[in-house]
Amino acid sequence: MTGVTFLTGSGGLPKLEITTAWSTAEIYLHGAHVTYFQKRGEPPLLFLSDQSRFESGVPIRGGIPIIFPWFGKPADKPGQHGFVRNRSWTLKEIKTTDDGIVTTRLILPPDPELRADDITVEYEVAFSDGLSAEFIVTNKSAQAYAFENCLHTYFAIGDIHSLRVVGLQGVTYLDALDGHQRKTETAEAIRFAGEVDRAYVNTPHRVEIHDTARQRVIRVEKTGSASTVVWNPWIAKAKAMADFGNEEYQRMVCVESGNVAKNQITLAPGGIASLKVKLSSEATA
Ligand code: TA6
Repeated sequence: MTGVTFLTGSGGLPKLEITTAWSTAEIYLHGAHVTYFQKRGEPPLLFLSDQSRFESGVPIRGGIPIIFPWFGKPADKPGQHGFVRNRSWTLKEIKTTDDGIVTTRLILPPDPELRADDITVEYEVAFSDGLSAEFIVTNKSAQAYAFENCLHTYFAIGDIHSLRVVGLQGVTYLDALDGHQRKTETAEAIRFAGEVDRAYVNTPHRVEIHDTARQRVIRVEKTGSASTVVWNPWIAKAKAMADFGNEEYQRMVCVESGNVAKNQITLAPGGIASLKVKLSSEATA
């Protein structure tokens, strides 16, 4: 049965439960946060921490956090990764196409941090046998507007020790674990034996997550994004995060698509910036 149900989710926060012929999903109005997506016959695609908090003003740990209008924690900004993931969004539209794809469209209410409604923000997510998310910023003001954006996706995987992320060989990255030094990715496949926190820049490339333990390949395709961030907190940082289980680093990886650091966007008056990510998966067995 295809459709959308309105429910009270964790922490009493409102959420939508989406069912299609191929999949089930959930999206919270808090942060317009997709927290769950599962294609029939496969394990869930997205990781959600068992320790996540579900409170206004606090980000949900996992799923697809929307990072805007800044990434990381610039000295002149309050807090990490912007503020829209902590805001309550408004559901504007639900559409179901003739072939059963369900699309939800949410908008961020006018926010004083965004010059009231000079800068408008919309988020459209289409659910089918995969998930397509589009984050749209419109500059209705007479001044240029500079920002960073990122769909900070947490993927559910079987075992980080055998995981490979493929598609970034030869790409320049900023290593957050080494003073954001510029380096070049030499590996055909990124593997994990410790914390990894890298912002790959000037890369429109598609990335594949090869999850050997679950015999699955996850594909991350994107448009309107010049940066890909790869992160796994590993042991020490996992322990340091109160909203993340000590062992959970072993079954998640973040492959994030956006425009960060030198790839930040300056939107001219009247300009529209679309960041689009398409997630799909298939069994390899
Ligand atoms: O995307 C990688 C990163 O910037 C890491 O440095 C780590 O801080 C992660 O984001 C999570 O940030 P958060 O504010 O959600 O705890």
